[in-house]
Amino acid sequence: GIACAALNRCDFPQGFVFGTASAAYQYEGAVAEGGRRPSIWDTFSHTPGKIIDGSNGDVTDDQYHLYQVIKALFPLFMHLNASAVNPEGIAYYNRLIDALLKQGIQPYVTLYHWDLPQALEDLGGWLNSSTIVKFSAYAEACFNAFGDRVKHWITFNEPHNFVVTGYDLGVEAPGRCSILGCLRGNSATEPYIVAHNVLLSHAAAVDVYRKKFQSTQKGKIGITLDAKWYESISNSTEHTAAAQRALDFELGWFLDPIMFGDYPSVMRENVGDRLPNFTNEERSRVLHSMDFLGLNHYTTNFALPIPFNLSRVDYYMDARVIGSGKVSKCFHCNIFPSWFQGASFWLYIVPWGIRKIVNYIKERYNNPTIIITENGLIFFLMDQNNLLSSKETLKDDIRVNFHADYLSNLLLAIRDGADVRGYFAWSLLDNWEWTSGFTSRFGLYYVDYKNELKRYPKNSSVWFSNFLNISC
Ligand code: PNW
Repeated sequence: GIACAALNRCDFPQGFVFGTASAAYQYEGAVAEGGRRPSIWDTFSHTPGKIIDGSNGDVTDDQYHLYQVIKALFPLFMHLNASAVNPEGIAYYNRLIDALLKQGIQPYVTLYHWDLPQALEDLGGWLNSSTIVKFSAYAEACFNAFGDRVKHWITFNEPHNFVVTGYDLGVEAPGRCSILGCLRGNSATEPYIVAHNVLLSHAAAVDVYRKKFQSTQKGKIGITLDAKWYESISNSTEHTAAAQRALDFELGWFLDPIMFGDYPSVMRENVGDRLPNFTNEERSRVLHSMDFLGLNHYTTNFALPIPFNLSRVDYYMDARVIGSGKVSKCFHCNIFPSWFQGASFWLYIVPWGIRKIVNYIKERYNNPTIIITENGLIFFLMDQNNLLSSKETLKDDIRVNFHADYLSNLLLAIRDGADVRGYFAWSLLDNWEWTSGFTSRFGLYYVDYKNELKRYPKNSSVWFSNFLNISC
């Protein structure tokens, strides 16, 4: 193994990029400034009952105004080479990009991190195939405005995540369907239609970039997919097939069309004629539409097969498997000691899972270039009125160990032969964590929401800074 204590950037291949990740709606605030108009997350977060603490992203970190603070406050920034942002508003992003470049930090820009304009949602949003040309026009505007300085583009953040939570479980924007049923929406069809339109939008943007910009701007373009590692609960055929189905329905749903030209065969079998088909033209546009894969990886689940149940037709019934960090009957506990759970119900700390998912991608998809675009941890939920926990949260040694352990396993995957080029921690600052509001603080820096949004370094920022601040 690799001794974590000794681990630093010099252990990684030359040119390996370290950064932190962020997202517009979670950071920017300035809800009614700079010509900003509502997105589906403004609508959703202002709907009573949707967000745990009743908060919204109207102000959050006010990064729209405070982006300059990075220069003054953050020693960590001096040692990073990259930061993932999500553009909205040419002038603001010009200021931000220029401020980053001045610090020697390359921006890796995500075009869509879940905040579809509400005006497009009103026309059907991702369910409407006319959104495809609108997305590629938006992408083209971004390439035009920023492509002279931005050399890494990511079309979408985590389509699997926003499709399932938005159109099947209904717990995130635009909140269609719910596990109890669908007042509006259709869990049997909409997730697949949306995913299809998202893939075509991604491919259209890549096509524009390659045809009009890439030869002059000389950047790269990819997509970020979220993927857990799914561990089989035994080596029976039934259980290993369930783990494979979980990977196919989560990662393969998007990566198979890009790498092989169609959805995984198990999706074709289980979803049947509810799964859209690619025309030949669409297929050839989607095929190989990425220069690199962004991978958001946080956790590992056991794959628990579920019996086919006709009472609800949806993504999970089609997949016939659900992920869980717990397994009621442990089949091989000698191999799998108990997993520590972060404060999110979904986040179990399983550092070896990143090595497995990266090697799985290497094997199945012919070793694509991978950048870990998000990885991070929360380990307790913050009560906004509890001042003691505000101070405790600065001592985040659990987060330090998390990143060090995941990085050492990522390094093992690189030594196994995987082509991994970068690692971005989620996230630089505490920020507005979607339905968890301000109760979940993923930042390497603490934000005091009660006192002028002041930022304070947590131990993890000091650790990351030391990890990076060494010449090789
Ligand atoms: C990501 N999972 O979502 C998002 O891209 C970020 O915007 C978000 O703040 C961050 O992770 C922390 O939650 C995920 O179940 C949500 O494995 C869930 C999972 C992964 C990513």
